[in-house]
Amino acid sequence: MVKLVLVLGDQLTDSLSALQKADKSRDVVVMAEVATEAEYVPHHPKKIAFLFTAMRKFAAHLRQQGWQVAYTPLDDAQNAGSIPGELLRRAEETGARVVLATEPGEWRLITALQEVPLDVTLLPDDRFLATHKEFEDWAEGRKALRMEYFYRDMRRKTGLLMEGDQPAGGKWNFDHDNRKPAKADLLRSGPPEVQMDEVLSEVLNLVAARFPDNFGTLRPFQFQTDRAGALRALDHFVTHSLPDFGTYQDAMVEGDPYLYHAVIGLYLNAGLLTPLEICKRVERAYLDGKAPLNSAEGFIRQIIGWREFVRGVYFLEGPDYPRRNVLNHQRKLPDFYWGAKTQMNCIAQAVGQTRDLAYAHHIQRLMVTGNFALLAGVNPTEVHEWYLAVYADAYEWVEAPNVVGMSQFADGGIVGSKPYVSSGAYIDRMSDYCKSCHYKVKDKTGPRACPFNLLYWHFLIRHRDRFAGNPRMAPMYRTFDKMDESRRNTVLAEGDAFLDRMGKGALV
Ligand code: FAD
Ligand code: DLZ
Ligand code: SF4
Repeated sequence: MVKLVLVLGDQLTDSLSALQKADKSRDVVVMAEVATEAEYVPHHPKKIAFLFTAMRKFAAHLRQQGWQVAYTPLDDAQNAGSIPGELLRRAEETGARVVLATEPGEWRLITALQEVPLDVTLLPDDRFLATHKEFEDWAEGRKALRMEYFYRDMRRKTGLLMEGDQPAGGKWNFDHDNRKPAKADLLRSGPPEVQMDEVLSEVLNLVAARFPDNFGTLRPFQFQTDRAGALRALDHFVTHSLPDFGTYQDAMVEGDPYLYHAVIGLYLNAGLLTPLEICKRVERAYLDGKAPLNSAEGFIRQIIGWREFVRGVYFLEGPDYPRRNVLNHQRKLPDFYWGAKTQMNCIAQAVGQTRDLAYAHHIQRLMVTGNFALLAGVNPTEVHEWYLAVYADAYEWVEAPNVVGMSQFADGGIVGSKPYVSSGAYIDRMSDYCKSCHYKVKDKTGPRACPFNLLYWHFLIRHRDRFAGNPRMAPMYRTFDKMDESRRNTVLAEGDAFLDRMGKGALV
């Protein structure tokens, strides 16, 4: 009896469990561009264009491999508008009653598939290194979940950068060497060029017509859209940027959005690359003497450590995780996250780049846009929905723990042991943004005081009860308490006034 084999937009991998369990000579692969997926948040047009083009090319690739693929483009008159709807339509067409699917990366879609009135089997997504059970067993009985310990287990499990049972270089983590600011340099390579082709061009026209009002610039389009292109991007990164990745991974430079970052998260999350092949390629560069250990280790940690860890947290914590708000932050996300003018140069740079490229690197996401939202007390659900919409690599399983957990501390400390907050001094140290800013990063109070300086204290004092007892935060409270009283009052009053102006939509 024929079965349907569901392949979602972020499941574009030959070794996908649903494909492995199916019979090429009998079963029908179902792929669909649908309104529900394209509209659950207002995705960046580049994200939609990347995914639809990659889906169309993967469908063509599957057909070449001998699969029968029922593919529904967004503008197909028969399009049922949702994944369950498309499954039911294809079931009627083919007479199939059984669906093989690889577990989606989002609770919303898992529930929707479980409710489809067909016999749906959800198979584990074995493109990840750790199964749900392995993560649950690891988490069981621990007082706190810390990525560093989980990461060591993943190193042991994969054998990556291991010398026997010891870590290469005698240490698990070389982050100590990795906190350097960078200077502008016109010779930095960035990702490789993209070839325009008929499929991409057709999808760009479709996206321009269907999503004209979504935040984000569609053209020029700069992402690869198939596995060959993703492999080229990986190779390009390893050759040109990996050697300096570690040293400069926290740096920010105006006009240089990529620095030494890989820009492969979107390919990896869509399934065009797999985590182990990426890490093996990076390990090989280290073993061949083409990349230093601090870079190779730092990079591999992001993938087998952070990426696997946040996925574990998302599935361990359950469907309510993205809506948590332990700090009870209720402020509306300011319009300058959607491109309205702001005088804060760091925000203008990070948001402008996000609008143009659907990309910002980790420290821009964490210490500029994330830091500001947390300091200002923005509702974390709004922050979550913004991040899920604007980045080409954003899917809830990876985005929510990074945003709700790591960046907004809205999960109460599951992902991070303390909130990632900083005053303007951190941004000044790691970037050149402050040089051309309207505000003065050295000013702690007064009309030009950097808003990060004002809000830093404002945040700490608002949440004194929760954080003053945290040994890593107690020194900050001692510093505040040592200021003279009138200065303390001025800082807090100016913070209030800033938030008030921002809330009224004034230019800040
Ligand atoms: P590089 O800096 O070159 O890193 C290499 C790879 O490591 C990335 O491609 C990614 O696969 C992995 N990685 C690095 N850090 C993380 C992390 N914290 N969690 C998971 N994987 C990681 N990553 C996403 O894939 N999707 C998201 O929606 C996402 N949202 C984020 C939101 C916030 C607030 C923060 C602080 C981080 C977020 N990240 C997210 C993690 C990280 O910022 C991106 O993976 C990275 O910027 C992607 O760019 P790159 O490929 O150039 O990465
Ligand atoms: C993100 C996305 C978008 C924009 N569109 C589609 C789509 O039309 N069809 C599809 O199968 N998948 C799409 N996706 C990816 C899904 O939203 C993703 O599979 C879930 O969020 C689970 O990670
Ligand atoms: Fe950002 Fe403050 Fe620096 Fe301006 S001065 S760029 S607001 S950190």
